Amino acid sequence: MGQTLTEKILDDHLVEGELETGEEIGIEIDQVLTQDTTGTMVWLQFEAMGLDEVQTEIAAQYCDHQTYQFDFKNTDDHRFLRSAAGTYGAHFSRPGNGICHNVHRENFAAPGKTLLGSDSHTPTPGGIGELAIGSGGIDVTVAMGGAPYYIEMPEIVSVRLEGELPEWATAKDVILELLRRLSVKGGVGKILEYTGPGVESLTAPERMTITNMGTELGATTSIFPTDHQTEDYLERVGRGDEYVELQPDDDADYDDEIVVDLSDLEPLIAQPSMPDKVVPVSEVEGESVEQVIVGSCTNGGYEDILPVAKMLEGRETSMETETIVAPGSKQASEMLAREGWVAEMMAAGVNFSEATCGACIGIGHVPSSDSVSLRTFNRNFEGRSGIEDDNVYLCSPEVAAAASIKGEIIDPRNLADEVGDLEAPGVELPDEYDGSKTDLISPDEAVDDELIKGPNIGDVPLKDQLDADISGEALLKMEDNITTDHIIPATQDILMYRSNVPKLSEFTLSRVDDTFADRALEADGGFLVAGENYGQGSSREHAALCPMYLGIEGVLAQSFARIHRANLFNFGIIPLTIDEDTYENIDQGDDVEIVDDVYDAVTSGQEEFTVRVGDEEYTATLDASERERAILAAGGKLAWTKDQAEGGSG
Ligand code: MIC
Ligand code: SF4
Repeated sequence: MGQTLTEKILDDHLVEGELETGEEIGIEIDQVLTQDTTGTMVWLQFEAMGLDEVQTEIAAQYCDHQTYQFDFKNTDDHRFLRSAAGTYGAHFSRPGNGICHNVHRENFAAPGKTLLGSDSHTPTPGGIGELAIGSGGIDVTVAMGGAPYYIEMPEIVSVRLEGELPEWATAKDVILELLRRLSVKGGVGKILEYTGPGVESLTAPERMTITNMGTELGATTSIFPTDHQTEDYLERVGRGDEYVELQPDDDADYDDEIVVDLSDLEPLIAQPSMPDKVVPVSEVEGESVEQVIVGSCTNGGYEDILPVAKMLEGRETSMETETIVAPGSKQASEMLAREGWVAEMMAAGVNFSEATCGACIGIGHVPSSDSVSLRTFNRNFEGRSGIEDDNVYLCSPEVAAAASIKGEIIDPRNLADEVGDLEAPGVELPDEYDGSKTDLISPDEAVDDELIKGPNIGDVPLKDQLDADISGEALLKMEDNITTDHIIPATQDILMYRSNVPKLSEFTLSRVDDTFADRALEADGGFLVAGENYGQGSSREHAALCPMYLGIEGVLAQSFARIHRANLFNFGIIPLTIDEDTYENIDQGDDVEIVDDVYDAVTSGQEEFTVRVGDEEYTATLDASERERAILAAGGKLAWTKDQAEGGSG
């Protein structure tokens, strides 16, 4: 039987296990990336584990999420990160140089390599055949120290592309179509491998828009085969010699197949406040738009902004609509500036912004109350823009530019009919990606060789070994699809405490119940209860670390998102799966007790646990590998790794 492309790369990197769906495998990691809001913990944990040098081929520390320095806290973080990169041997990308995924794809991403990153959109370079996976920070720490990364072998699904995109339909519409069909949990436990004759027509940047947003499906990662488009892109970024041809075998066996005929696609839009609430743009036409933002790691490339510039050339943005363009990398800004496009956009009314995540996580450009903001981003979770009652729509740059001209949501095909001389801009790559590299400091050029910890840099909290008896109150009962933005919101006032866990913990689940942190501390233990897909969204391990700090010992949910589930193990919180009936029968405030000796049950491999809720008993399941059980029993990955190093059995 032939192999899929994913299997080929995994096989090449396999250090433990077999490529059987559901089996735990250990893979070697070639490259790691981290960013400022997850990176401080990565390095503090690196230090706490007693590691002294990066072991992967490439390690890159980006400063992209919180680059506006409101006070010393962010600057403390940035300086600490630069010092850690210098001390341990990572590349350092300075604040303002761009979003990690954009800068990584321009400089380091390569076909056939494995990449692990402490950011959920790490799969972006899957578009050029890199097997790239997002994880919690501590998994990156451990991989950077040279250890394998362990995951449960996902199902491999072929997404077969046929036909070619018609005018005005874009790569963004391909992934929005998949979200429409599969929902935000449709990719959990899966790797999406793109196949079929339609692949060839998509340029590498278009493929990377698709793989980037595969994260919103919950997929472990997404990957494209490599071909002349990949080679062409690598040549243009000046790394043509890194091209390798990677294709699945003709008789590769996939677990499932989804067919998308590109020629059937039309401009689509995700409505507030979930990326899978997708409809054709024409269905929501006429809605007035106060703000348009083009940018983010999904659509912030040179090739994404150029169409907007072309559509706006010689026109003016609507008086009612504020239009912001924030490129994904400084290189993209520099190139667009040299070619005159920045001036062209500014003349049309665009507010040109720094290359940063910024507005995507509620830092700057917060929409006004009760207004519509249309963005080319990948997520529109409630409140993420910085205000609670936001109405954020997600769409392609072309749809965003159309709204900016019209002042309301409009299918660009209809706008073209209305204005007469508007042509579909199509996709155009620059001859050469030739921005300056002054903001990327290689380990050889490092300016620091010891850690610099200002007052904003705290310690890494540790948890004791797992208890035998776990009981407490069901402190909060939540619904399906709770995001990590609900658990630990981003936004500027909160994000600056990512290196200060006691302070950050005060905001835990505040978006669901603003008394939660106080109640949890007072209760000194207890459970969270949730529906399906608990913890979807970001990789932020703070969403497990802060509940751990507040004393939460278990989460009872109908299902978990992949990265968050791993983070719960990594911070010693037991994730138990319950069925719908059990979920219905637990009320917030109920007394919950795990009847089994939890430590013994976890370490002996027991799968079914008895959970007593008031007078009733229910069954909950722990579906975990031996390694995950050992990590949980030790009180989390830091304690477990230290035990291992000291020769303990864990
Ligand atoms: C996000 O898009 O939610 C983030 C902010 O990039 C996160 C990382 C973080 O919380 O720092 C992610 O996607 O992992
Ligand atoms: Fe940054 Fe937004 Fe991309 Fe996350 S999704 S990496 S916040 S641009």
